[in-house]
Amino acid sequence: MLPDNSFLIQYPHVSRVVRSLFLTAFVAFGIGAFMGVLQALHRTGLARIVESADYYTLLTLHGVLLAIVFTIFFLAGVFTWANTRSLDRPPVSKRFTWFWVATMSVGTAMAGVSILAGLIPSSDISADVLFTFYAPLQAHPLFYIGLALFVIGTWLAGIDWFRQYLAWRRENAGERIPLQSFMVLTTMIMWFVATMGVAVEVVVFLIPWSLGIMPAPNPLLTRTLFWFFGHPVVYFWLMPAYLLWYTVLPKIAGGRLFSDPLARVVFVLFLLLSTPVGIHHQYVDPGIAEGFKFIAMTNTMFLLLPSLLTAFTVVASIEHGARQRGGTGYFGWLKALPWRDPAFTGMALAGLMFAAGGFSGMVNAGMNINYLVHNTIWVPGHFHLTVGTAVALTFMAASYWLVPRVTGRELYSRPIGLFQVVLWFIGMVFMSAAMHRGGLAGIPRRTAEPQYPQVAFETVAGSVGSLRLQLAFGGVLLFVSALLFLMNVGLTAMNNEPARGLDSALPPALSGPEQSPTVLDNLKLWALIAVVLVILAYSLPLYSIVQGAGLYPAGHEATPAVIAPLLEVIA
Ligand code: HAS
Ligand code: CU
Repeated sequence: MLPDNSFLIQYPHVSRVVRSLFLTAFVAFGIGAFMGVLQALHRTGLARIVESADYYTLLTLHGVLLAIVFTIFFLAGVFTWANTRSLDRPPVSKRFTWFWVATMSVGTAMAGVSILAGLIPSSDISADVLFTFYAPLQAHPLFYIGLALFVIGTWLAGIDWFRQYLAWRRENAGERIPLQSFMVLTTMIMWFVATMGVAVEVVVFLIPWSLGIMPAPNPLLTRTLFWFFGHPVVYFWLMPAYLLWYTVLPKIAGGRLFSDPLARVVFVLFLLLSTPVGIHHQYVDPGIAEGFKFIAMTNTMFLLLPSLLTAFTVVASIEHGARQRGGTGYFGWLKALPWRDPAFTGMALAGLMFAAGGFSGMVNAGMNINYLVHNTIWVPGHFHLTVGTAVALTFMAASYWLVPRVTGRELYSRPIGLFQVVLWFIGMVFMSAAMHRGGLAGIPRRTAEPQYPQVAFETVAGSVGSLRLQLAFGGVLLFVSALLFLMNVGLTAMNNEPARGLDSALPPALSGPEQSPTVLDNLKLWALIAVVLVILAYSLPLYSIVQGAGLYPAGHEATPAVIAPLLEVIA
């Protein structure tokens, strides 16, 4: 029997929503992971199952399914769970909730089908534009329309969570926003601001262009609009992991969150600073003045602060847990942690790897050092530590804790779970270290054929051949780990054994919200400042890009006959 205060008994319908979001996330994860191992083996020349010509189709599928579908569907599940749990009330309308789940799912299916169609020679549908979709690469309209629907679905989800909060607020005037809900809401405001860039890119430029009714847009403009969104999206992936580190990890470690106010400050800082930094992906783009790049670099360095605060707070909370469990000494407390619990070990290893990923991020962010690593395989090395481990491994580990809570079934196997998270960590050590080192030797990213017989890449230590082997070996371990994860959650969902001990309460923070000024909860104020910062950071660069080459640089000659007279009139 499940206890009365378990999430599943209190919110059976919300649990169903969360299960369906997780299911989509896990299917995307499985297919995406398979694409990943194919690429690792192909690039390194160890096994070439597909034609090199199809490499970009697989790479696009890998990026879109893992970085966009897996992450954001899982986020939607975690946020639905967290908002409901912390406000202690379900979303206001079941129909509305299913409507956004359906919108996101239909959009995903459209984008997925358009990418896969690229593998069928007789079809004229394809979308080999990678997960960073901007001109001049062009996809079929189905891809862009699917993406647009997907993003609209996430907006509706955000509206749903805000409505749930407002309903709570009407009955709880003057109270502090519960912490998990605060995290959900600030993240969603950040997302609303960030997605303005991609909405303009896709709706105003890419859809009309792919439909053939408008000429090719200015590539630099679409790149800049993309990165306006493309940087903050990485924090959109990270924030559900942070939510889990701040609120669930301390509980699993046997302790309490060190400081609730500090957690709030961190989420506010991400809301303010996530977007005005996107140009750090464009340090080598000609056509953007150095001064704008310098501003983006400065903002990026400020943006390290919330993650450094997180490292401090989360480790302090874990240490508190260890000491509650009897741990002592400067480092001896580490031994008292629940290392046999895959949920704990997975999240702790994810955090540990994020320390390394954050370091390679700092290297990327330096304008001058970026020239050394940009467009090399160093960059995939960086993001397999961040999104590929800090986020993905946290999601897997958290699933071992959350899936029993929304299914009522006992986790199928803790030992397999433990082995799986450790295997992911080891696989990633091999793969990402080889990627970082290969990048320093100049090996390019995003190519099926990185050999270049006329170029000898020079490594600082070890040979290029050994790096290739390490990369492929790590990739295979990751794939095995992904399969074990899917098997374990699949068998959990089918497990006849009811889950044990599922109270849904989270312990209060050592330093509670009453110790911080109420202005921290003023979401309107932070939203306003975030918008002002984005305007300051982007208005001049966008203006100068449009000034430079116009919206449609090829001019009206390239315009389809139907639209040319219209453009003449506008001009
Ligand atoms: Fe990044 C490129 C800079 C973080 C993802 N990044 C990428 C791309 C992706 C990505 C996908 O400035 C490639 C896009 C493409 O395809 O072209 N990144 C940064 C910086 C940070 C950063 C400064 N990135 C992320 C995160 C990502 C992500 C997070 C995904 C989730 N990145 C860049 C730059 C580029 C870039 C340039 C462009 C490169 C180029 O040239 O193309 C920072 O936010 C990092 C801050 C992190 C820290 C670490 C804090 C440590 C913590 C660990 C706590 C420990 C625990 C363990 C909990 C300062 C919080 C406790 C355990 C116990 C046992 C006690
Ligand atoms: Cu970035």
